[in-house]
Amino acid sequence: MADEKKERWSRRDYRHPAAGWGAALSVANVLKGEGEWIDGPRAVFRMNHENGGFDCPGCAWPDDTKGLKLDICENGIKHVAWEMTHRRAGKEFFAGHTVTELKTWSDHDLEAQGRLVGPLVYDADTDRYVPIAWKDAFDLVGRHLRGLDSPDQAAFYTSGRLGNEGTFLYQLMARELGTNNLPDCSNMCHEASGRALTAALGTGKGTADLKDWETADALFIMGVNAASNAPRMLTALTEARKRGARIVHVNPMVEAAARRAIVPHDFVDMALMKATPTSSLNLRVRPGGDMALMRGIAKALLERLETDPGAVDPEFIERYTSGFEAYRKVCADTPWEELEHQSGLSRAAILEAAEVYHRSERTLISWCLGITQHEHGVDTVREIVNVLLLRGNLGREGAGPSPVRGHSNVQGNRTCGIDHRPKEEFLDRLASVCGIDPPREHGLDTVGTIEAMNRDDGDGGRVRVFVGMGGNFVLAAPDTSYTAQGLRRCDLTVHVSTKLNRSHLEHGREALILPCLGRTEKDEQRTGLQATSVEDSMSMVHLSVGMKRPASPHLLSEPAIIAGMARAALPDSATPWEDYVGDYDRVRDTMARVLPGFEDFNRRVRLPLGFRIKQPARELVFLTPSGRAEFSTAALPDVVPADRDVLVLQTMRSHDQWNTTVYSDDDRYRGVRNLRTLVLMNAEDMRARGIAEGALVDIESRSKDGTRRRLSGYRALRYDLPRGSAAGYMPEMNALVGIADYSTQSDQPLMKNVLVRVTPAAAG
Ligand SMILES: Nc1nc2c(c(=O)[nH]1)N[C@H]1C(S)=C(S)[C@@H](COP(=O)(O)OP(=O)(O)OC[C@H]3O[C@@H](n4cnc5c(=O)[nH]c(N)nc54)[C@H](O)[C@@H]3O)O[C@H]1N2
Ligand SMILES: Nc1nc2c(c(=O)[nH]1)N[C@H]1C(S)=C(S)[C@@H](COP(=O)(O)OP(=O)(O)OC[C@H]3O[C@@H](n4cnc5c(=O)[nH]c(N)nc54)[C@H](O)[C@@H]3O)O[C@H]1N2
Ligand SMILES: [Mo]
Repeated sequence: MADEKKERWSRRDYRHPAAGWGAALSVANVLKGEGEWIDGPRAVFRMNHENGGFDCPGCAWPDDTKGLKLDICENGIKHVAWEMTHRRAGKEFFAGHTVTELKTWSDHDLEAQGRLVGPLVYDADTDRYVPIAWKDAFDLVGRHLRGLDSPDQAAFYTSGRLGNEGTFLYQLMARELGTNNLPDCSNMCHEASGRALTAALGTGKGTADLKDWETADALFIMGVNAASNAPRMLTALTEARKRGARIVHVNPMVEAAARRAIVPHDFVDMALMKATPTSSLNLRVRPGGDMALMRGIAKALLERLETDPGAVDPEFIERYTSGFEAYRKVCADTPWEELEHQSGLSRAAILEAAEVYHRSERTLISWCLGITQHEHGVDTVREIVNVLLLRGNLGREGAGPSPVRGHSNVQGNRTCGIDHRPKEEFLDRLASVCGIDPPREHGLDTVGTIEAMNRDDGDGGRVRVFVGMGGNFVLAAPDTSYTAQGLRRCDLTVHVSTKLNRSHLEHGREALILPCLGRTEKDEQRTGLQATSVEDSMSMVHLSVGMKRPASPHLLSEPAIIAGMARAALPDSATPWEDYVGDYDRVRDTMARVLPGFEDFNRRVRLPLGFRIKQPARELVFLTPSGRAEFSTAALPDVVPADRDVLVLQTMRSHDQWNTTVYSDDDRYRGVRNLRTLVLMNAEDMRARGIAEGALVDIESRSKDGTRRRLSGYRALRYDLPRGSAAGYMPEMNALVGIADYSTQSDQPLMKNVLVRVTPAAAG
């Protein structure tokens, strides 16, 4: 099933507003493609509803608090249609293809087989996945887990889709077994944000909610491609501009959300083709230059303080913060020339941003992966907080830090215990409420797990059993071939999934694929239809209820699969696994006793819009050692490669993909059709290397540990990017990210900071 591409690639500038009719058309095509003309639209009208309905699995943007508008987006619809497809990958399919053959298929073709319908086990004799009974599958997992020399030889990965109840049971199983090896997608996503916010504010999450987005009068949008990855932010941005707020986009690229948009549910604007500008200022920083920009803004304000006492908020600083004088000195000591060089922006541009900030009464700063997937991601987020603290933009309406989370429940996963570095208080409560003796040593994160899978037996600590609760580990993680090798060295790999993906093919000596219900599907248990809860980017927890008939009668819910594995691995467990699965209210009863902020969980989660987990920092309560918000004084890092031949490559998403799921090879807002093997470059950088538009190039990365990795067959395309930077797509480009290339501050892989050389393709 080779991927035959008859259509040629093409490239042209995108001149239309973001969202609008282009999005509407794209949705229609997706629904048609999945055979979802009838069910698709109906499902969409049940999504994100105030009462009932399921939570859109597309992203973690909160639902509209007014509950009046149908707040949906093109990419959310694509995501839902992807899950609801009528296609099935049944046992005939697996009987017809060896794993070796499937490995030659494209990722798109693997997922295009549709939903998995029953549990499968790898049969080495025939090199095929064959059906297995659920009980036998659980027994196999139990046998392997019980046979380990130490529970730390197992790792339990979570992709951020898992609902809160499943999350709680999953971490309970791991900790009852005796390990904190809970790597998750957050290790690649917002680990830096969590660590920085915890250190600065004592609360590891953003403090702003949707109301704040609706009342801010300046919004800084940093390192996010909102039109593609958080499209519902477009609503907030158009409304902000309509009420006169200023919007500053900070990004090496001018992304679609930084131009103009038509919000698809705004029927009048749609009909009149009336686009709203969504930017007041675009600052095209150099990759990793955000910290210098933030420090420049602070420096500008502090310089103004000499003549204008209103430049900062002295009362706020005095009452709530610690470390201001030291920070003031650091800013004074950092010369403007250095700030300009490191940010890639002129002093005038930095001053313009400072002016927007100065004039605003209520400022909100939002960011995503362009900030976090860097060496100094933690320092940059702390610098963002420094800037907010200067003018008291915290703990009041319209202000505060607001990281854009990724997966729809990635934030809930952390809240409910997926953390390889759990807090002592959490473990204490888990121990007393659940009657287990959880391990106290920190566990492995994503990078640590990959390294441990590749360790030799003699070294001890080799990970031999890998369980993936959703996700597509081999493609999502850095250093693809090394990660694949690690998975292949496992004694057992287990993937709980909805569709076939590459991680199933890079399997351990024994391997299971355990198919589960999706979020759109009815989850019937002993006591009837169940709902699971999720937490959005802004800490709102609400229920999600599936309403579609399951893709197959043989699917189990994620909580049921977890309980099945737990029972088999922990035969003497006193945990009431069956009761939990029979009625998710029972899980919530336990969670209410373990998790702060979840008191009276079962009642509050049934309120029309759910409930918001209290953010102490929002109430100006700082759970830091000083009891105050802490300014940080990190030295400005040098983000400019010494060698001019080296480009800083960022690996990002196209408009038409969801992480490792690629819907098509188009990237509408960037004007690309039918091409993913591309590298976007500045025209001058191309000229300097003798590379013509569309020419084939080789890309070679150099890792921190000196090893090199190479991709060939890519095409260079001219793009409006700062000199010295380049961009291409994840997950393909993870082949260039070395295992050693992670931040020492956050342990996050440096997916926006891959140092590469791009050369014309070697002849022949
Ligand atoms: N449709 C769709 N929605 C999604 C996803 C998806 O794949 N598809 N993924 C979800 C997930 S898990 C996540 S984490 C989020 C990801 O959402 P994004 O963070 O938007 O993801 P990326 O596509 O990696 O885009 C990174 C952005 O950061 C910019 N950038 C790169 N380097 C720098 C830098 O040094 N400084 C600044 N200021 N900007 C920089 C890039 O130009 C790009 O605009 O989206 C979530 N939502
Ligand atoms: N180079 C590079 N790499 C990156 C990034 C980057 O920017 N650059 N971004 C990183 C980020 S932010 C993230 S979050 C990770 C994403 O990493 P993952 O979360 O591991 O990857 P996904 O592509 O989201 O996972 C898709 C798979 O999830 C399964 N799935 C879908 N729905 C469900 C469900 O309801 N239940 C279960 N059990 N399974 C389901 C399907 O089988 C599907 O194949 O990738 C990271 N990797
Ligand atoms: Mo993410």
